[in-house]
Amino acid sequence: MSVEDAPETRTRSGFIALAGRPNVGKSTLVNAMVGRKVAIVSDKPQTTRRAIRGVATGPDWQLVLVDLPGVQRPRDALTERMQRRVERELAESDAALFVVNGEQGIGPGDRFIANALLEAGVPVAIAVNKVDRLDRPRTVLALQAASELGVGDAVFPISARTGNGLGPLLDHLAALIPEGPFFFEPDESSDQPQHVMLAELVREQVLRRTFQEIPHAVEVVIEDLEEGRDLTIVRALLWVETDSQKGIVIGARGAMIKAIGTAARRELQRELDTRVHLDLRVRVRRSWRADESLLDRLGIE
Ligand SMILES: Nc1nc2c(ncn2[C@@H]2O[C@H](COP(=O)(O)OP(=O)(O)OP(=O)(O)O)[C@@H](O)[C@H]2O)c(=O)[nH]1
Ligand SMILES: [Mg+2]
Repeated sequence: MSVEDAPETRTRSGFIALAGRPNVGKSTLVNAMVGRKVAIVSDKPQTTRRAIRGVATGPDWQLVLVDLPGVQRPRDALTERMQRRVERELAESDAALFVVNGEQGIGPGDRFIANALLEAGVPVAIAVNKVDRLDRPRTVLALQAASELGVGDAVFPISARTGNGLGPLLDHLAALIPEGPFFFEPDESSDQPQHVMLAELVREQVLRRTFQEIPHAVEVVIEDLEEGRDLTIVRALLWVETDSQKGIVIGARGAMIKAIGTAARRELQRELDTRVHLDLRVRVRRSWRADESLLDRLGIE
C-alpha cells in the first residue's frame, strides 16, 4: 500500500464552554467527562473562580471542556473578572454546554444565561443535571422546561454524580466540534499549573467545613514546594479578609485548621502520589477580592 492509499485518520477537536448558574454541577460534570478530578467541587455557590480546561479524548476526537464560574451578578473585582471571563470564553468556544439543575428547575437565572448564549451565537446543547434526584415524571418535566428555554437543539438528562447519560452527551458534543488536530496530548487532562491545582485542593477542604461569607473570603496560595525523595513539603497560605474570619478558620484550640490540614494533606498526597507534609498558615489579607493586581497574580483573569 502506497502512502497515498493509507487511510486518513480524521480527528475532530474543539473547545466546549460550560455555562450555568452556580452550583448546578458544572465542575462535577467536567471531572466526570475527563475521568479525573481537574476542578474542585462544593455545595457552596461560586466555587470555581478560574476558567479550567479539562481534556476528554476519545479514539478520534478531543473535547477541551472549559469549566467556568457560575453566572451571577458581580459584587466585586473578583466576581466581575469571573463574569467577564465567562463571556470571553463563550465567544471563543466552538460550542457551549448549558448545564441546568434538574432538581431545582428552570429559573430567571437560566433564562438570563439562555439569552447570553443566543447572543454569543455558538451551537448549544443543554444538560439537565442531577436527575439522580428525580423520578421519571419529574425528569420529563425538567427536560421539557429546559427545551422551552429556546436555546440549543438537544437536551440531555444526566447525572454528573453517577455518570448516567454521559455517553450520549459526549457523542453529541464530539459531533459539534470541527475537524482538526488535537490540542493536547491524549493523556493530558488539564492545563492548570500544578501550584494552582494544589491550592484549589486545599481550598476545597475549607469550603467543605465553612459557611456563610467564609467560603467567598478564602483564597489559598502555595508559597513553596520542596520535593524530597519520599516526602514533599508543601507550604500553603490561607487568606481570609478579617480577624474574625481568621478565628473561625483556625477554630477552638486550632481544631478547624487541623481538620482542614489533615484532609487537604490526604488530597495532596493523592494528587502528587507521594508522602506530603503540609505547612498551612492563615493570614489576614484585607480586601484581596478587590485588589486587581493581586487577582492578576492569582491568575484570576
Ligand atoms: N445529586 C447530585 N448532586 C450533584 C450532581 N452534580 C453535582 N452535584 C452536587 O452539586 C454541588 C455543586 O457542584 P459543583 O460541580 O461544584 O457545581 P458548579 O456548577 O461547578 O458550581 P460553581 O463552581 O459554584 O459555579 C456539589 O455539592 C455536587 O456534589 C449530580 O449529578 N447529582
Ligand atoms: Mg464549579
